[in-house]
Amino acid sequence: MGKKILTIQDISCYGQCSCTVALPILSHYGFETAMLPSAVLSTHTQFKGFTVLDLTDEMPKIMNHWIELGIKFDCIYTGYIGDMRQFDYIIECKNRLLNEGGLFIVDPAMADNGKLYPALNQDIVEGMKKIVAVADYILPNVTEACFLTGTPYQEEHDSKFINGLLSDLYRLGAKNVILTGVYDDSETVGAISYDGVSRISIMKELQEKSYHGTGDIFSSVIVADIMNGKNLHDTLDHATDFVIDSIIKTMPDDDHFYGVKFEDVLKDELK
Ligand code: PXL
Repeated sequence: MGKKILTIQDISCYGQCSCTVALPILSHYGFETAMLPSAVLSTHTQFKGFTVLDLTDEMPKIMNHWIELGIKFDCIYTGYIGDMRQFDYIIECKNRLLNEGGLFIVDPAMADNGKLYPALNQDIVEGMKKIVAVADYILPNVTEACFLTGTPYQEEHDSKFINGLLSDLYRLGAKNVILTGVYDDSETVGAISYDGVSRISIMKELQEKSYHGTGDIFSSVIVADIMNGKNLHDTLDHATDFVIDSIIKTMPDDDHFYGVKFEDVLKDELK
């Protein structure tokens, strides 16, 4: 039977991130999708003047209706969360809406380049720690890993820094850590997984430009591949290539600054 994935994150109406990338990517790889939106924004928060409608009060109503209907999911995948009160609802969703043996996957999408996203504060970091503690997989970038573990951010990703982050993240409680946006040297970037015993590292050629929303794309591909039973090495390899290919498709178009053309990569995968 087909698997169902619920994603809990915002709807940024324009800008190619969160639900507008997660849903099409998950559908492409064969999953039935559902969403529990945490907020509706006019654009993601990297645009000036974005509007926000918080949906915290709607979340328990939606969840309770699903409980009444007996709806369950094979995976719950969380992303950007704009309000502290939502973390307890998310844990309730995990406890009540996830099938036996289902996976709870947390992308603590809250920061990049050493800084929290504009609309967020330390309360969100504390809330993220609560859901990270009960996750099967967490998918932080290096900045998010620093916020979660209380490690000072550094641009230089030497092995002591990265190994320290991996062990400290693992100690927060998740069964598997996938750390993204790790720079091996000035020419390679990639992801490293750690399950408390072994590490898998996938490094690829660094591209000249970086774009918003690539973390959401990476996480969506990871969720799809894990749920499709792909092994972790091949999953990391595929998700890393997918993001790089999306960047390569976008770079020639100078007007496309706000996200990446992941649709072109999906189209290529159908050939
Ligand atoms: O891509 C992460 C993300 C998701 N949702 C919103 C954001 C961001 C990053 O800035 O602003 C609303």
